[in-house]
Amino acid sequence: MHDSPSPITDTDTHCPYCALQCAQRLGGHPLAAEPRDFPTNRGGMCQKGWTSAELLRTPDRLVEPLRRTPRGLRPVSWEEALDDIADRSLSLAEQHGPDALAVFGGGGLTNEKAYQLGKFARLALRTRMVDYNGRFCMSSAAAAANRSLGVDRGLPFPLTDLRDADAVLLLGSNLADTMPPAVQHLAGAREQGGLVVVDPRRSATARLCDDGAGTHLQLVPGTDLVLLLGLLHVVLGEGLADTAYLHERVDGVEEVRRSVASWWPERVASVTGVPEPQLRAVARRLADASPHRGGRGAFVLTGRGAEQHTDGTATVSAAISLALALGLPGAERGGYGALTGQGNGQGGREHGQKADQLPGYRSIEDPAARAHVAGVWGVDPDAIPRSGVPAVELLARLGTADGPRGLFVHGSNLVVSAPRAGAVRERLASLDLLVVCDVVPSETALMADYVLPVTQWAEEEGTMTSLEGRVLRRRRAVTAPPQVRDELWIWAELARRLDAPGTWSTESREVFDELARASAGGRADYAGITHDRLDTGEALYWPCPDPTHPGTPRLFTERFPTASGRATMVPVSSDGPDDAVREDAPIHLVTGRLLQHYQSGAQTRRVPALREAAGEAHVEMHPALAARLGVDAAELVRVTSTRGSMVAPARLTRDIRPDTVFAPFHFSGDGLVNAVTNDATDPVSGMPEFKVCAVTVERVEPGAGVRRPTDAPATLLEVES
Ligand SMILES: Nc1nc2c(c(=O)[nH]1)N[C@H]1C(S)=C(S)[C@@H](COP(=O)(O)OP(=O)(O)OC[C@H]3O[C@@H](n4cnc5c(=O)[nH]c(N)nc54)[C@H](O)[C@@H]3O)O[C@H]1N2
Ligand SMILES: Nc1nc2c(c(=O)[nH]1)N[C@H]1C(S)=C(S)[C@@H](COP(=O)(O)OP(=O)(O)OC[C@H]3O[C@@H](n4cnc5c(=O)[nH]c(N)nc54)[C@H](O)[C@@H]3O)O[C@H]1N2
Ligand code: SF4
Ligand SMILES: [Mo]
Repeated sequence: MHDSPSPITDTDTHCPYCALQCAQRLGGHPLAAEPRDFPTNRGGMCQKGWTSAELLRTPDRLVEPLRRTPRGLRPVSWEEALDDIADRSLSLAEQHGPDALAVFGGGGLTNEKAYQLGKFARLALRTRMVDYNGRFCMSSAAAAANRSLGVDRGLPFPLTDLRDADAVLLLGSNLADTMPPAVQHLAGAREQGGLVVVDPRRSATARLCDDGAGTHLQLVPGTDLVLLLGLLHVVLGEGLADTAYLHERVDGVEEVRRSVASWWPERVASVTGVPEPQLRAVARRLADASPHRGGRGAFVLTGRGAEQHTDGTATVSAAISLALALGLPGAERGGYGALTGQGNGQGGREHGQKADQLPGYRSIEDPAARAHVAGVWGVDPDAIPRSGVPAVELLARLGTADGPRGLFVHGSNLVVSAPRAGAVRERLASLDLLVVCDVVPSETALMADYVLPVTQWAEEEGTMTSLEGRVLRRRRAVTAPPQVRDELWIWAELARRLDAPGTWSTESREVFDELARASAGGRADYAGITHDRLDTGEALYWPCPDPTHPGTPRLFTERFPTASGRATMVPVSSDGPDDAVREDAPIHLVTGRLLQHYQSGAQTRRVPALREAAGEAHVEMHPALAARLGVDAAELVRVTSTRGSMVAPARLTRDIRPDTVFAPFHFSGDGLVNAVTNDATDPVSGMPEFKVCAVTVERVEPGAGVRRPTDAPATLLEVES
């Protein structure tokens, strides 16, 4: 137990969790969070934001470094921990080469930390083996946007642009639960009856379509791509496209026209379950809302429901093609956007913790990019390793004959959140050295050889880049417990011990200035941004190439940032899910989120109000399916795939398709749904297929010796006893 934090003074900052980055003020006794007005949240916060100050009072907060001993994890001094970690790292690299060390980062880290982590991997560990949890999150949307639009900024327009649009197509996003304050920006479309939600569940977001506010397309899981090919078929076939825009600004139109020719609506209906008249009506509504037909604007937005598939990049490519066909990207009111998820999911994918990337969204294989960044780092370009492998492959290689033998984890709770979690746990257990930096003893931290306690959100200075590509200040409101350290300090200390070249500032402001220089001229250009500018003015949208530049709220108004200045429609086709339903596994399992919990639950399962509201895993199923399986409400069911199984109580609801069950991924123990999910990945992006796999579901006989899933967070006591 550590002392309750005392606030330095009332502090304006942003929420610790998702990419909406609601503005909040921290203050009072006991310290509490209040919403502030900001365009994205306009004075709103969700329950997680309201209760966020509880994170600072978590009883099992990590407050000193821990080392694994035969009796479990035991306190150790920083000096001893860092010396031993450095020694063991050097000897692993000596024995097996530098790629014997690997790094796994997170999209919750500040820009400064994401940048420094990429640099630490390349210059201090000298490894190619670095990737991060954004691979699980934004990689398909990023890959598709880069190849079609020339840049990946999740929303290339302010979120408030949605407000007056006549139509918004939401594919696989449940933002009413995942970003509740954002719902207000859908008001215009709902007034016009123009909200279209695509989800196999009648989610909280799908219910926003009730009473004439819009249309819910309750498709078969994993068929978004076919649905989009069908919408494109109708738009191009019925003459609803913006032909002038396509002529002036887009390549690849004829290839896509040919590729969708065979996706006539009846065929689409047979695959997706979305009736032909509904498909045509949605295509027409989107077209009528588009500026070229006199509408007040239309947006096509994707969430993880459409993206976390082995065809996720193809699906987003089709969504972008639909938006392009309607003349939306760069239009005054309209566009395509991906709803970025993690607090710094956007900035976290720009500054070099991705296997193939250098700061400023530069490619690590591009000689000019290597030369530029090497110049900023003060090293020879040859000192920068080449690109590594994406997250799922990285995890699969851990501890194998020529895979990494040491892993540093910064900001991810892999054993809960990675697909096929049973195999991930085995890989982590086979390592020679596992170092986990965290604020709490997460399930992953409990497996580590060293657990290093780091500062969290309200204890640190830095910047976050929101889902709009807007750079925001995170500010220190309280001092951390005395033995807790900022990761910038940890990397500086290890870099010195590892004899790394370059400078290793521990001041967030200075690291930001270096990041800004490293990003200069890159796709995500922060060169004109400083902490001071953010402190005195408005949060700035990138690109912002010089100190007098006002930032760029809207991209693509004149041209696309491609060599030709034009966008490209990429033809794509559908193979369906990797692990598709079949006779011996006839039910689709889909996964996702609950309002009250964040990600692996490492943080929110420790907040009493959130635990009370949603304390354990459950399996959503239709009463018709439950009746077929002989399952009553609240009875335990086992969900099994070829990879593993989970057990949780059934929750009966008519809001889900009868051929599908849903489970949240926030829980561990028997309720760990990632024991069941598939680690097959998208060939372009490396995104795993979290959203759909084939399962059997059975009732667990009472007294079968199954441990009822508990809400209790993993504690240190568990390992020590
Ligand atoms: N409460 C809460 N909010 C969060 C987070 C959190 O953990 N909890 N995490 C943040 C992060 S990192 C992210 S990435 C975002 C994610 O935000 P969302 O993408 O909104 O969240 P999910 O619940 O993962 O998925 C959305 C929906 O996809 C549906 N779905 C499942 N399979 C399919 C399919 O095949 N097709 C379609 N069209 N839909 C499908 C699910 O039923 C679900 O309702 O949320 C952010 N905000
Ligand atoms: N089945 C299924 N699985 C999924 C998904 C799904 O939809 N379905 N979604 C995927 C997606 S989109 C995502 S983003 C991932 C997220 O899953 P994870 O990568 O596991 O993300 P978090 O649970 O947020 O883990 C962050 C960890 O970092 C700690 N932390 C917080 N701040 C800091 C910091 O500043 N430094 C350090 N070192 N640690 C910090 C937290 O305490 C926590 O333990 O899950 C993926 N897994
Ligand atoms: S919507 Fe996201 S940023 Fe806003 S309060 Fe909730 S978790 Fe925090
Ligand atoms: Mo995410």
